[in-house]
Order: sequence, then C-alpha cells, then structure tokens
Amino acid sequence: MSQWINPDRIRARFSHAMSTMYRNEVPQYGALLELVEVVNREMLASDTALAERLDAAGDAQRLSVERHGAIRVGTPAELAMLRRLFAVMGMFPVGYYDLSQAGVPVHSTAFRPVDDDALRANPFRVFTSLLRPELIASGALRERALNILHERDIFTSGVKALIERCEAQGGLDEHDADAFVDEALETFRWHSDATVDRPTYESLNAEHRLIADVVCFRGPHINHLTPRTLDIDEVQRRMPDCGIAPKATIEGPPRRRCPLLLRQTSFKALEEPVRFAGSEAGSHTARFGEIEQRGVALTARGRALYDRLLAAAREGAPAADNTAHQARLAAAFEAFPDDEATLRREGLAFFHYWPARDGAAAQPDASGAARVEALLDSGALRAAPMVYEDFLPVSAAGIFQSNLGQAHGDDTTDERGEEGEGKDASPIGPNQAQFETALGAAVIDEIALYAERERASLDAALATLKAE
Ligand code: OOG
Ligand code: NI
Repeated sequence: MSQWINPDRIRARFSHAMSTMYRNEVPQYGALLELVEVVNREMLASDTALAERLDAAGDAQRLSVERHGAIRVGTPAELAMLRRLFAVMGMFPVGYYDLSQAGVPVHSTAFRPVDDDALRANPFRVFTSLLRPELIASGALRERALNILHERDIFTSGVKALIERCEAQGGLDEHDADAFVDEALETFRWHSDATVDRPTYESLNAEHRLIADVVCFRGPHINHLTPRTLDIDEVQRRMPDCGIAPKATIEGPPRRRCPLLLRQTSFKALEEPVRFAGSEAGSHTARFGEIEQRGVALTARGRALYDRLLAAAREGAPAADNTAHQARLAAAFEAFPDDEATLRREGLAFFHYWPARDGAAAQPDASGAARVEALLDSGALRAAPMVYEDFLPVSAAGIFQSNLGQAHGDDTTDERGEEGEGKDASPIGPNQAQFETALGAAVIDEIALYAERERASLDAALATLKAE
C-alpha cells in the first residue's frame, strides 16, 4: 500500500472545506443546499426505478457531495500553477470553452477527476476561466490591468511548497494533505479589500464587469458552488419560497424522460461591501448560486444533433419566460430520441456496461454489435447512461451574463473566434492553442474520454461473461 493519501480523499476533503467556507460567506448557498437535498430525497422516494438505477451505476452516494465551483484568473502563470494545484487532488483539465463568441472575454477548462473510480468517489470539478486581456479595447487600460495582475500572488508560500513536495515524492502523507487543503483554500477565499483605488476599479468595470472582478482583488474568489439536483424544474419552482430569486430561464436542453447533458439555473449575484485602496468603501457584485441536473453524455453525433436543435430553438426573439422557453425547446427536441435503447443503438449517447450478477451466460451465436444486443436482450449484460461530467458553452455564457449583466456588446467579441458554439471534430483552433500554452498542458478531449470509458466497461463486461 502506498504511503501517500489517495488524491480522491484530498479532493473530497477540499470540496467539503470549500463548501463550508462558501456557506459561511454566502448564506443563500446554504439555503439552496437544503432545498436541493429535500427535492432529491422526495424524488428518490417517489421514483424507486430512478433510485435503483442510480444505485446500480454507483451514483447514489456521490450525489449528496457532488458540487462544481468556478473561478477566474488573470495570467498564464496563475492558470499553470492552478493546474499543478488541482493535480495534487486528482483533478485534470478536461475540455475547452471559448466564451469570447458570447462577448465574455475569457476562455476556460474544467479541472475534474477523469477515471470511473475517482468520479464515483467524488466528482468535484472547478470551471476555470482565464482572462483574455487582448480583448480589452483600450491599450492603456490593458497595460494597467496586466501590471496590477503581475504584482499579486494568489498562492500562499505554503501551498506552493506542498505542490512541489507532492510532485517530487509522488504524493502527500496525511499531515501534509491536511495542510495542503488549508493552504489551497486560501486561494479561493473572498477578500473584501480591493488591491486598487475606486477610479481604477470603475474604469475596469466600465470596460467589462468581469475584468474588474478578475483584476481588482487579491485572489480568484470562488464565485459559486453548485449542487446537483435530480429535478431542476422543481427546485427552480421552489426557490422563491426560500427567499432565492432564480434567473429567468433554465439553460440547456428541455426536461426529458432520459435527461440529456446538463441543465442549469442560477440566482443573481450578491452585492457585497468592499474597501478600495485608500480606504474608500464601495460594493462589488460577483458571487452567486447555481443548481444543475446532469443527464447522459452524448457522442459527437449526439452532440451535433443537440447543438443543431438548441440553435433552432433559440432562433428569433427570446422567449417571454421560462415556460415559453421550455415549450420551444421541447418542440425542437422532439427530433431527439428519448429512450435509452434508441440513444444507445443509434450511437447518440455513451453507456456504461457491466455483467449481470445472475447473468445466465448463454453465449449468443453472434459477434460485435449483434452479440452485445443479444447479451443485453438475454439480461446477461446491462447498460446504463454515462453521466455527463462537463459543461456547455452556450449555457456557461448564459450563466456568466445573468450574473454580470449584459455583455458590453461587440467591443469584447472576438471576431477571430472559431465559428459555431458547439463541439465540432475540427482540430484545435488558435484560441485553444493559446490557452494550452498558458496552461502548460493540453486539455483532455472529453468526448474521447467518454468513448474510452465506454469501451473499457464493455470490454471488461464481455471478458467476464466469456469466462463464466
Ligand atoms: C463561470 C460560469 C459558467 C457553468 O456552470 O457553466 C458556469 C463563471 O461565472 O465564472 O459556472
Ligand atoms: Ni457553474
């Protein structure tokens, strides 16, 4: 047995510590957690088939601890150090999201666990955005922002030493792991004292509210933590009763019998008191709450269909309210199959396979896909939808915008951005290459990762059935 703590345990401790910290900083987050827990409990009690499916997939235990957070950093060096910090906890950069197309001057990845066991143990993820100062229109302001950013260090000396120790020796012991969690948490803490005076804050804020948020503080405060619900429509409906005002519409696909990808809604950022350099008092609006419902991960083919239907539903004038928006989405998504067998057979979604414990392993007289179908039909082989572990660029842009106010129009929109908001199979574009240079590593392709996990589960299941 290794003398080092499993990174999954460090991640679980960190996620828990972060949740406790955010609950103290933003009390509405605590209220939201309670609401989500009640609705999840009601769902599981009323839908025993759902409860059994979650159980079988090993998803039941992770649900109550499942969270994602988000931060925004200002420089390549900050992003690269974050990559090393997250690696200590078994979190790796997956996916690339270019938000400049939506007028948000950042691009992003998600740090998250990647293998089945790690995801089952604790799927904590952090959506991490890097500011793109080249999208600041004014040259003088851009230079000012970069100078301010270069003067700060968002990491404690303690965390940097522990990251280096972990890299050098291949892990951390119990004592160092605890110290690491405490030190790492400091990077994500809210600081009410700005590093700049009010006029500087205001000029950056006028350029884009996101730029002021990234540049003017000592660290990249965690800006939300999101629990996972089994029924987002119900939580959205009950939020006002808990004194929480949700954003107008739920982002992502419509409600389905077989939930697809990711649906999200958030509540508005809080206005928090800050103190500018020179002691002048003011306020800043950055932090918010969000909930999400996760569905099945889609293949490249399924994702292309999703992107097409979503774009069709969003054509024309925006819907008047969430009811109208959901009705429009539901109509557009009639073209998307809504039963597990069809999603699987048509190669639209990813599935996990495992051998039934009591599998009567009558070996079908077939091979390849036909053999898989025959084994599924006989009950010897089982399949369940694979949970989508990532994010959606159109949804993320909607979440950013609802919490920052509308984007400031075309001046921050990148004309050079790759076209299309979705996931295409084209090689990486110049923006992603720039992001990866800053990160100091390539991001993992999420579709390839799902495909690999699906294949491994099927191979293992078939090997077991053959051995019996
Ligand atoms: C991140 C917004 C995106 C999500 O869940 O898609 C996001 C941010 O505001 O920093 O959180
Ligand atoms: Ni989020």
